[in-house]
Amino acid sequence: MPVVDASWEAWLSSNVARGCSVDSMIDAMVQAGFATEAARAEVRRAFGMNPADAGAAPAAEATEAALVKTAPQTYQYDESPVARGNVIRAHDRDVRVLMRCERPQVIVFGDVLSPDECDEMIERSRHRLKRSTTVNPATGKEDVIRNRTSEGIWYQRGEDAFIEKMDRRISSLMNWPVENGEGLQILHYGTTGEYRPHFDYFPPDQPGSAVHTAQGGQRVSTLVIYLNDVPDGGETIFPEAGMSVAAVKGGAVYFRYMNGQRQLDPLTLHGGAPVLGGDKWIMTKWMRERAYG
Ligand code: PD2
Ligand code: ZN
Repeated sequence: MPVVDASWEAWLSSNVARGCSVDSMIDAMVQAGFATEAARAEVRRAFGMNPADAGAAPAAEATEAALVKTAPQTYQYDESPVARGNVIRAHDRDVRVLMRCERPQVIVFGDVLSPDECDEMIERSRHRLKRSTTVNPATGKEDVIRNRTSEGIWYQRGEDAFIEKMDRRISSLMNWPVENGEGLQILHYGTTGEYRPHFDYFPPDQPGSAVHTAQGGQRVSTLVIYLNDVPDGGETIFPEAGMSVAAVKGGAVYFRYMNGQRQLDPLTLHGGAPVLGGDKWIMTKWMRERAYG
């Protein structure tokens, strides 16, 4: 769990001075990994209130997004497990590195899958799609909700020889054990389909998260592979980092949000921008702390 060091002290006083609300600051600290009670006490102290009192909060002025933007210096960026170099040998294939970002840790790859492999993944998935769900943070159950307009299917890890080859290549590229991976998910978005900004990790303060972390622990990193060229829109966006990645067939975006100290990086807030022309197919791998499934 993070501690209130000099950078957090600066963050607390600058957000008090900017007129932020108590609740939005507590939320931002909890999202950065503080326990709710500890965050509440620190924020109340910063406002000159008795940390133990449950008094009324000053009015909300700033959004949570604005707060999170100023908080990430407390996440310690340790070394990514992904190999160095401009070309990475991933099990059976050479994968090109197109871009690396250190804060947040994002890597864009080219040619993770061949065009034929992309087509095969789409064809075997096309007839098995179901409307996608999102984890309800309160209950941990999967709900169909409006911020995710796509359809998808899951493949069991190593389900057949083709899927096993994909699992092994991806695990080698992410340099994380194949056993720690969730099964591959295929998603299809039609025109206007989108996935609004979210975190792929399970927020530790939300009661529904425990259901998902009971097996395998927290998610640590994601690889989103694009299975087709999207003619217009459909980028993967990182609004806190001001970055977007275009959907190019066979390419992929990797991002890592849990470090060796088990901190979670709020800069990895990300989404799938609305598809403005054509459709969009992706394949996603989420890696866990420990063996999964
Ligand atoms: O479709 C995407 O680009 C996208 C963006 C963010 C997918 C996901 N997240 C996801 O499946 O978690
Ligand atoms: Zn996501």
